Amino acid sequence: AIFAITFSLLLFTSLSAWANAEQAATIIPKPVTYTTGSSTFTLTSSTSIYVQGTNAAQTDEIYKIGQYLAGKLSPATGFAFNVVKSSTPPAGSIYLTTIGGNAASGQEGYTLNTSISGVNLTAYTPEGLFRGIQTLRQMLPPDIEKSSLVTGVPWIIQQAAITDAPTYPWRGHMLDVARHFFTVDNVKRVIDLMAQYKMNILHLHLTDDQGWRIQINSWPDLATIGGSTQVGGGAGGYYTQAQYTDIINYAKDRYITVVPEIDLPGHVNAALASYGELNPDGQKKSLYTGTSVGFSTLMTQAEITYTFIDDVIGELADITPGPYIHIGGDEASSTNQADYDYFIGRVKTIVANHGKTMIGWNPALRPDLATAGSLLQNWSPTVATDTGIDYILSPKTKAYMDYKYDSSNPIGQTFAGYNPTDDAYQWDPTDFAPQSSVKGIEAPLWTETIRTMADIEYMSYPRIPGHAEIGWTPKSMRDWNEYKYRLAAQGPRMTNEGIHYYPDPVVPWS
Ligand code: TNX
Repeated sequence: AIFAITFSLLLFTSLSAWANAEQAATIIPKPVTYTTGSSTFTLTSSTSIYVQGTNAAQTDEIYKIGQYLAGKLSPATGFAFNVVKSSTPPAGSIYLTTIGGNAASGQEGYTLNTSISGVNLTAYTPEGLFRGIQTLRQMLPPDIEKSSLVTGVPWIIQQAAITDAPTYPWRGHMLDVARHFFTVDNVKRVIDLMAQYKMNILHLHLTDDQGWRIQINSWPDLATIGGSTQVGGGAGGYYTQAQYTDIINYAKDRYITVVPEIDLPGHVNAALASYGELNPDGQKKSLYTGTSVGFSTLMTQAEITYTFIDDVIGELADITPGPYIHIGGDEASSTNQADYDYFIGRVKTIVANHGKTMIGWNPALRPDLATAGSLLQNWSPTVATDTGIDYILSPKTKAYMDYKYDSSNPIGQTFAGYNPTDDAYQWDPTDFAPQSSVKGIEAPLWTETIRTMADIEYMSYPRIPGHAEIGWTPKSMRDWNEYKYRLAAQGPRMTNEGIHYYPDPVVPWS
């Protein structure tokens, strides 16, 4: 009997070690260098998280990251994971530190070493530690992502040595909260889900014809009238400035920068419906709940328009710690070219006066309309030239999360065909712009047909992990035929997180 028990224990241990070696090889985004060893580290009820920065303020910041990690590991394991400020972790600890972090690994790089003696995560910045924690999560069995206690699972981490850093500093996701409104809790969940794939920008499309979603104290009717409906005629909604700040802080704790967009000079019916003085005839427009684009415009030759924009951008800048304000600029087909150019020139000055860097969709930022540092978000799938402006690439045929994967999907759009998970993965920003002008990539989720959190998850997953990998992992290391198995391995993780993902048949789910 003793022999049988020993034998089955041995078998069990080696099987789970094998399972973990497999698991380790499924990390998304794929780490830049990654080697495994034969030992393992097992989380137990006595595992603690040690944290140490290079000064007291940094140690406090890393302490919060340690608590975040404990919050991720505790529910399924049932272990407490005490977080301890100290630079002398005993064997068997998880250690998060910037001591010894190398500037060359950059703002988001990290090194992660795991072995029988513990976990050592080192980075140059706390942000790098946060990114590294996302890797560590994926080295544990998928059950770690369950929100309640799981018993009988050995919480094993395979010995590994990883050095990692992103290719691009901008790995974004956009949520359109204007066509349909989404609650603060919905947005927080979007943030949590994208954070695990190391994405770092959340672009909020706050205004459009169908809704104005941010409270502006000097123009209160924008939110109360302009925010009162949405596509299909539902109740809509808006964020108070306090709620917006809550979202920003939640994102900041996950090292994600929020980029707010006020779409101008088109896509403004909600504003025109809130204030008569923004219209040529002084009359408020009717609220709009359809899905057409290109029919509304601000009065580009009226000073009231610039007073309005200065007030809106000013208040938004005051409550936005990030450096960017997105001014839209897309599909302004009711604004003639000369008026459009004049308008963008005025808005560029307003944004600069409020200390922010301007981002615009094409065609807003031609070289003559841009300022130093401003970014052009390019939705067009035609290849851009080097104009001296940096690009955020969102080619609609690849990056748009609102396009259906295939004809079976009950929601989504089909303007430029389908965007199945393999196509959404198989591209590189340098296919669309010269390497030297690529700032990064961004996956927009427009929500004309998206009404619920489950809808958001269905369109974004499983495409978002691939998008995150395109932004993080060098092009030379990416291949769909290898990636698809790593993505399949995310299935149980996504299920455990309650993500309502589309089981796209192009992925070999097992
Ligand atoms: C284009 S391209 C839009 C949005 C729509 C989207 C639908 C661009 C910047 N704007 O107004 O929601 O297509 O896919």
